[in-house]
Parts: sequence; C-alpha cells; structure tokens
Amino acid sequence: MTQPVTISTQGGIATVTIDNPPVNALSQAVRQGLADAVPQTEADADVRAVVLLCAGRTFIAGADVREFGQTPQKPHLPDVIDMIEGATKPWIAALHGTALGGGLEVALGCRFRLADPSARLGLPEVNLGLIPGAGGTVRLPRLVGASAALEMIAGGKMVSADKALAMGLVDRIVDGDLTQAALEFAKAEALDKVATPLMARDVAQPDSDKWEAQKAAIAKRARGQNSPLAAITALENALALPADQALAKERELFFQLKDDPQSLALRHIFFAERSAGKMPCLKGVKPRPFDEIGVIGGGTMGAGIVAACLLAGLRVVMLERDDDSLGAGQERVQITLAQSHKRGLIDADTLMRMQGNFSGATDYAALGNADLVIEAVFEDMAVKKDVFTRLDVATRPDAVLATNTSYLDIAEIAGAVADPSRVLGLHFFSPAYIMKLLEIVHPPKVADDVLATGFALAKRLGKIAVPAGVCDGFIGNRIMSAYRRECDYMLEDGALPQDVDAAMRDFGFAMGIFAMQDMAGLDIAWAMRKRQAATRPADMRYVDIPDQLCEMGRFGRKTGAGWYDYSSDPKGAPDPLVEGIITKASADKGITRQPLSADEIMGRIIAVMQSEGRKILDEGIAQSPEAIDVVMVNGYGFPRWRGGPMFMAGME
Ligand code: T1G
Ligand code: NAD
Repeated sequence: MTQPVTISTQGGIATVTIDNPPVNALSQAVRQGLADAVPQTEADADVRAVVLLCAGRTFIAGADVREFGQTPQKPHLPDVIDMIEGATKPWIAALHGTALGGGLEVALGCRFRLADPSARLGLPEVNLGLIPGAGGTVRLPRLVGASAALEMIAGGKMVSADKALAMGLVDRIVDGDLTQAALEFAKAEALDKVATPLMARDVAQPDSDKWEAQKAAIAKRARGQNSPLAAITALENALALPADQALAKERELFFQLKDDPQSLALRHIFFAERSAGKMPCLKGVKPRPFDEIGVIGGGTMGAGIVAACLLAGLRVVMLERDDDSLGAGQERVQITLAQSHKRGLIDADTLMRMQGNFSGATDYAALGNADLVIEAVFEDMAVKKDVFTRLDVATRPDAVLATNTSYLDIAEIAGAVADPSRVLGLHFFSPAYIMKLLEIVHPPKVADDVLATGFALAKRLGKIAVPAGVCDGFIGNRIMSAYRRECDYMLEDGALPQDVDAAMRDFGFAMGIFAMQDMAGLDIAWAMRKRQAATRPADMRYVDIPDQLCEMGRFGRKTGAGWYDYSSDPKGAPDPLVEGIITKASADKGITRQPLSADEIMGRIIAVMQSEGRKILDEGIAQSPEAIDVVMVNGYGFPRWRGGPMFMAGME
C-alpha cells in the first residue's frame, strides 16, 4: 500500500505531502507518516523549514471518523501535533479546500498557516456530538481569543479564508500556486521570526459580561445536545488552567463524548446521509444532461424549485396556466432571489446572472429545448395527467419528466406519456430552496439513466437524495401519516394537542405535529383522507376530529384557527372549542379519557414510526434503515442527535 505521507526537499525546505483520498482524513497511517516526518526533517541538516500540504481536493478534513468505533491506535493525534509544535524547524501549513477538525488542529500545531482564497476552516466536532480532541480548545483561544474560539467550536461552522485572516487564524491568503507560495514564504520569512508555539502563549481573559452572555446563548441553542455544553467547559478550562492541564481535561471530555449516545447517533446520521443516496443499480450509469430545466407551476413548490435551480446556476423556464399565475410565480422567485442577495448569499452580479437565466411562459412550446421538466401543479391526478400528456408532445423524447407530487401514484402519472421510462418523482420539501431532503421516487418502468439524472440534479442542488419506491406518501409522508393517526388516537384516549406537541418539543422536535399541521394547512391531509376513504379498511380505527375542524373551515394559521386559536396569540393558543370537540369524540366512542405522560406519548409515536419503517423496508420502498432515518431527520424535524427512529430501534 503506498504511503499516504511523503517528504521531498528542495532549497533547504522540506515539503511533507499527505495524499489520503477522498478528504485526507487523519487515519493511523497518516498520523504515523506525520510522526515519522518530524524526526526525519529535524535530522536533515539541509532542512531549515517544513511546508505541510495535501494532495487532492482538500487539506485534512479531520480525524478518520470511521476509526472512532475502534480502539484508538498510536500515534495519537495530540502527540503528533505536540511533535510538530515542538520541532526546532518551523512547520508551515498550506491550507486549501476544507481544513476541518483534526486537520485544523494539526495546522494550529504549525508555526504558520497560509490559505488559498477559497479555503474554509472549521472545528465541526460538535456536529458529531464531540469537541476537538487534539488541542483545538486550548490552542485556538490562544490564537484568536476566547470568544471567537468558543463561537467557532460550539457553533461548529466553517469560516472563509477572508474571515480566518481577519480573525488571525491564518497568517496569509495566497493567490496562485499555493505550494509555490508556501515554499517562498518558508524561504523568505519563516526563518527570522518564528512565532511562539501556541501552547506557550497566554490566553486573554474575555470581558466577563459578554462571556456569560455568549455561554447562555450557546446553552439555549443546544436544546438538549451535550457537545456544545462540553465546548463551553473546555474553553473555561483553557482560560482557567495551565495549557497542559487544559489539554488533559479536553482529552477526558472528548473520550466521554465519543461514547455518548448522542455522538453515536450523530456519527450514524453523518454516514447515513452519504450512504442512503447510493443505489447499486446506478453504479457507472451516466446521467442525462440537465442544463435547461422546465418547471410547471409557480406556486409554493414550483417557485421554490425554480429558485433552487437558479441558485445552483441552472437555466429555468417556468410555465404556468395563464399570465396572472405566471406573474405571481415569477414574483415569488424574484423575492426569494432578492432575499438571498440581501442575506449576502449571492452578490449583485450573481443575482443578475440568475435573473438572466430565468424566463417564464404559458405556452408549452417554450419547453421544446428542456432537458428536464419538473411538474409542481395542483395535487390532483387529472390535472397532473393533463400536464404530462402535454409534456409528452411538447418536450424532446429524451427529456426527463419529473413530478413533485406528495402522495399520488407516479406510475399512473407516467402512464400519461408514450415512454414512461422517462418519468420519475422528485419529491422536494417546502421551502424547496432551503430544505436539504429530496426523495427520488422510482416507478417500476423508470430508466436507470433517468434515475441517475435525478441523483445528479440532487447533487447539483446540494440536496440529500434518498431513493423511494412508489407508495402512498413514499417514505416520509407515509411515516408522518402513520404517527399523525396515532396522535389522533391519543386525543381520543385522553391527551390534548398541547400535551402531544409539548412532548414532541421536549424530545427534540422543533415543533409538535399539531402545530405543524396548523402551519402547513389541515386541508392537505383532509383531501388525502377523503381520497382514501373508499379504500380505508372498515375495521381501521378512524378519528374524525380533524375532519370536524376542516368542515368548520379551521385549516390552521391561514384561516386564523385550526388545532389552536391564532386570533389573540400569533403563536397559537389552546382553544376550549377544540377541547370540547375532543372530549365529545371520546364520549361518543365510550372512551374514558386517561391522561398520557410525555414518555407515553413519545413511546407511542416512536413505536409507530418504527413499525411503519419496518413495513417500508419489507416492501422495498426504502432500501435501508439509514434511508428512513435520513428522511425523518432532514424532512420531518426528527432530532438529529437521536439518530432517527430506526437507529433508536437498534437497526443500524
Ligand atoms: N472521516 C472519514 N470519512 C470522511 C470524513 C471523515 N472525517 N469526512 C468525509 N468523509 C468521507 C465521506 O463519508 C465520503 O465517503 C467522502 O469522504 C466524501 O465526503 C480529532 C475528533 C469534508 C466538507 O466533521 O464535513 O477531527 O461516501 O460526500 O460533500 O479533534 O465530508 O465517498 O465513501 O461529505 O465534498 C471532524 C466531516 C472529524 C468533517 C466534504 N471533521 N466531513 O464534503 O464530500 S472529528 C468533520 C465533511 C475530528 C479531532 C476530531 C465533509 C467535507 P464516501 P462528502 P463533500
Ligand atoms: P400551489 O397551489 O401553491 O401551486 C400550484 C400551482 O400550479 C399554481 O400556481 C397553479 O397556477 C399551477 N397550475 C395548476 N394547474 C396548472 C397547469 N395545468 N399548468 C401549469 N400550472 C398549473 O401548490 P403547491 O403547494 O406548490 O404544490 C404543488 C405540488 O407539490 C402538489 O402536487 C403538492 O402535493 C406537491 N408538494 C407540496 C408540498 C408543500 O409543502 N406545499 C411539499 C411537497 C410536494
């Protein structure tokens, strides 16, 4: 096996190169290579300084997370970094791509850090339920100050090269060839002003009021997660203890977190998000081009999908049924693009370019050159079939046709075109330009390269793609329908909407199921229940409480009342009228209401999610338990640090 770390020397400068695809993770072999490079360069009399850089697309992106489940092997990363920092010859880190976690910690052990303009730097360990475990919580505050260090470590977000330069995290941003610039830097400057090693520096005490406020804000944001709180503890240690003692405390905390169920869950979902979208049947299958996108419908979803495609640099034609609807749809897109610009996500030139990539039409002839068309019209089979019949005629025979339907049978929609192999489902989540999840629904007759095109589009849009088979609700909506039914049962059994929502929030959901229905609109599920009425098993327990609310015109926020009353409290207040309907429903069924604890409520919800998940796996709708967890975490608010319903069932 080729060594992942090599050394070359030229003009008195040693270059240590790491080449460990795909992200130069700090595997045992990489750590060993670095540990060997220190004495080797120290012993070479010709070497005056060392440049550390990586081949491939990025500087070290962190420890090899796959090793965490195994017994830690020497050399341990903190020891390797101590060796680098203790070398008599200065090491200069040359950063490109994403220098993250242990990678940034290695760079902090170097005397200097150079970055190319597009580099991003971060200590994202909290996102894996961890904290930096190789000196990051001790060295970083000594370089950038305690407050900036705490924000970076507890927030887990990357910073740009410019931001890193401004905060003192890097010494220089270099244009052009990074390696050449690092060599010149090593020759010209590293020799005469070797910076004091970070572990030998003092750390300034932050302003106490600001520090307390920052810690309180982080604790509030943590919402039950342990790692951000551990980050605070580690930074407090870095401020209060000598560096070597703080380092020891950091290591203790790191190992505690590594075995914490929250970290096991977060590491599970990290890898699940990368494995769930891989379909063995698509290996080596070339996707069709999708430079020209058509979107039918400029409503909530259509406008969101158009915006997502434009923000990814694609050209889009929006087609609506008439000029007024088209104008409304285009306005929705312009508002979204303007918001992205206002928030600094895109600059003025990019905004103009995107607007130039966007056109509208009411005549299907405008789709004659489209490579891929996504339908997002009313959730009505007849309307959708009519649209696909027109698309069949108006588009090229090789154009991919996708529907964004939430519940309807995609195989039936595909039946409206001559060649159903070009039809698939692309189930976006609202708002489509923000939500990462995309269910890619594969009807029986879809062609492999059409399916591969769906995954390629997902990657281009920065989405997390999960394949799903055709059934009512695919993966996510089907599981949500199941646990929404269970919550309705609990209303009849003795709970109230606010009890269920409080239990779900305490479990870690951002919002309870009843508040969520009020936000999305009760009429959507009402239409689905009416559509399913004819096929509903006669012996299936049915709760008509939501139907009663809908018959009263209580669709939720959009009508000022639903499960909750929004007339006096915009957040929604429990409504005695709803409680009366609920208690009457229990009485009508002869049910003696019993109060339900939060644990009982969540126990029933999780059990139903897992039971429906098992059916989805048995039916082949989802290809793995990981796929179900990825959908529930990224589309339905399941708390990430619990890993997902199937992870909780021990199915991973
Ligand atoms: N360990 C192992 N594999 C990793 C990895 C890692 N740290 N990072 C990525 N991969 C794999 C990933 O599973 C995928 O594999 C491939 O690389 C491409 O990744 C000691 C303890 C770097 C921004 O948390 O954020 O350091 O599917 O699809 O979209 O204190 O990967 O191809 O087989 O995501 O271009 C801290 C995690 C670790 C960074 C690239 N570091 N990685 O994104 O590609 S803990 C992180 C990412 C640590 C120290 C602590 C992203 C990326 P496969 P990808 P990408
Ligand atoms: P919407 O009512 O907001 O928008 C539908 C749009 O389709 C309207 O602008 C309408 O003018 C247009 N339209 C109707 N018939 C048309 C035709 N024949 N040709 C061209 N345009 C036509 O609906 P929405 O919320 O955007 O939902 C659209 C689709 O996306 C539905 O199938 C829905 O189930 C699905 N979906 C919705 C959500 C959500 O949260 N809203 C999430 C995922 C999927």
